[in-house]
Amino acid sequence: MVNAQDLYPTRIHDEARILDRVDPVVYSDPATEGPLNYEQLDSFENKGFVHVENFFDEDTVRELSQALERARTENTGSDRPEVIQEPASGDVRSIFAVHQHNPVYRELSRDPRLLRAIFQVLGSDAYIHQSRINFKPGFRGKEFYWHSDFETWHAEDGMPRMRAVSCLIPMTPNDEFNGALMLIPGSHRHYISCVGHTPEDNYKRSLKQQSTGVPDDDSLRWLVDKYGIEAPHTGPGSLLLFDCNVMHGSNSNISPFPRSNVFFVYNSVHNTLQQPFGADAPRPDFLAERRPAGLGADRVPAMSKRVRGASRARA
Ligand code: 6CS
Ligand code: FE
Repeated sequence: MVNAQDLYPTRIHDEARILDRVDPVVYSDPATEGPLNYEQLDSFENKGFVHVENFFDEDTVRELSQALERARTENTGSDRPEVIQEPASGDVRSIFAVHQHNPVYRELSRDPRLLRAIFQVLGSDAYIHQSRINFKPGFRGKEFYWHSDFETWHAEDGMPRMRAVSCLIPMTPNDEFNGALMLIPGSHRHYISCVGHTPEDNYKRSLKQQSTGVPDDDSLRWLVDKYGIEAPHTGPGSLLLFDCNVMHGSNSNISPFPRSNVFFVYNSVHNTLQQPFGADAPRPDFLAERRPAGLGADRVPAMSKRVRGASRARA
């Protein structure tokens, strides 16, 4: 299969380039009923992310916390390809494809209110491109250097357009001490075309420490000078949705407190994977779904007329 035109070339040229985003950010009509109100959709459109407090109830939070600890202990020392160890300590750094192998996370990934929020952003039915738990354990949890997820998913998985959203569900507090996610608000409107070529089986190293497909210093400095950095403090019960192309990263965790988050990446059914745009071979299925089936996000009943959160001003 020959790829469609590559609107976002990367890892091809020998100098970095800053390209404009061609794709929309919020695909549905802002008046579309759902858990996200105008202010929250505006935040996503303009910053590339939105932090929603108190999205999940206490019973759900308790169940997720128990599932997290079981997942960590059951996978410590595992040699399953989905389990990534921390480079120095051997602690569990990430577990991928949790929506496929863990019933608690499978059910969570299909939560109707969550799917309705995903529909408000993507404007279509969606499927899970990737899921993972990032544990970022205390004392020795290493950083995730600055990157655009889309740059990797475009180059190594063949994701053609920017029509995917990451849903971060915090399992522990995320704050200035334990490596909270840092995002550059507005960076999703620019695409950093990175230098370098994708090594064979790059994921075997990049999931521990990414070095290919990360922005050069000048491009990163340009983004930060223009937009600054935000690190939303969050915690269990909340939700952070961020655009596939927003520049983000997180520092190492030398505090005693783990910073553990579950991520579901929802891709529009109109944006299914093609051949990699910047690598010789596609990555394994546990990193990138190549047999997508829509979750019915476009058929979840609209929310009641009761507005959640801030009122729907400017009707
Ligand atoms: O390569 C990937 O797909 C993963 N890497 C990072 C640093 N974030 C997105 C995703 O989990
Ligand atoms: Fe990422």
